[in-house]
Amino acid sequence: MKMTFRWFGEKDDSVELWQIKQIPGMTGVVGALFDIPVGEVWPLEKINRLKTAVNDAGLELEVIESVNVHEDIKLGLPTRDMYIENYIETIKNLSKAGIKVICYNFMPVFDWLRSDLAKKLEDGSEVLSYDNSIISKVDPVKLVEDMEEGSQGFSLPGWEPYRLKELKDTLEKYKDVDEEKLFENLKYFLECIIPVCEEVDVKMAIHPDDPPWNLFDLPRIVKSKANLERLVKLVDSPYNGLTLCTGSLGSNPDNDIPDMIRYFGKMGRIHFAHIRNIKFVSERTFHETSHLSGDGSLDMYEIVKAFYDIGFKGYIRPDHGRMIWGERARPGYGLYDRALGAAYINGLWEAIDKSKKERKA
Ligand code: DNO
Repeated sequence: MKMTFRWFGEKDDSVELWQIKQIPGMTGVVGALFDIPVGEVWPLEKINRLKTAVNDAGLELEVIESVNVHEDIKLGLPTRDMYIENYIETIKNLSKAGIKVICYNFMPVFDWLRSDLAKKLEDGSEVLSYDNSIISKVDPVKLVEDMEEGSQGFSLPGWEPYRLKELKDTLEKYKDVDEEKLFENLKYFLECIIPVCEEVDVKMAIHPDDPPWNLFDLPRIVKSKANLERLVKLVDSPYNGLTLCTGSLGSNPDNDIPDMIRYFGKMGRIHFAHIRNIKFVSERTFHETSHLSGDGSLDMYEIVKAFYDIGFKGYIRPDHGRMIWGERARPGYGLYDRALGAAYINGLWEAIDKSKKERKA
């Protein structure tokens, strides 16, 4: 595996590249061009500029998170063909810059969703949390406002204001889109882009729905083993793969994460992994924690072991961290707790590796 770290660019991240470089075992950055509106082509010069900045810091740029999918593609509107053409141009440009994996999602309207961006834990650290009793009552427009307010002045990934400003209209358009229709629209999209990915050697890695259930009557389809299986078969190519996000899928206790890693890993369909822990509070209510198994409900040893056992050669990144030690950063994306997460994952990996080798000797 290759250990990586998400970075939001020089202008919009409290973390700097040299700091990322100092995290033990860090090989690369997961980046994106955040200033290109969804649906537009990413210019090669801009991608190369980002790549040069990352390379100059002694890090690789081989994973992009995300190239967001225009809502018209998810809705299956006639205008989708134009946006798919643009997406294809972006894939080609990313390939020219040496990108190997694109993480994306197919969640209608909202990307990840939480009810609180700074829930205080007993030790004074702050985490993202999701409380179903709040979400089930809140008006989505109000929720978007609250998210913006709680973001500490940083833009939130997947919550780009230009995308959400037509929220009411967009929600209305989804009235006719159910899970079946969304699957159809995803198939259409994949059938157009995967042949290009094969040609230019860029792997697509869909991010699961976070949380993995339907919201505000909007369908969500990337949420269970059965649905992931259906998804990888929509276009049966290794280029149609997954970002295995332990915290997103793991928010539903019915999802057995180590089993999913082994299953889709053996199929060669996991290209990227987001590793983090969460703590179940009650049904559909959870909060994030440190990466440590003992702090949350997911067994990180079993998760890392599953990746080790499948011989995972893809990219891993520590996912959301707590806000600790007085850091002021984008919620979930501070330096300190994610660096601790990376060190912990590397520690588990080394211990598993050495104990396997010892047993063999
Ligand atoms: C949140 C992230 C997501 C993810 C997208 C991928 O912190 O995990 O925003 O980047 O869903 O498209």
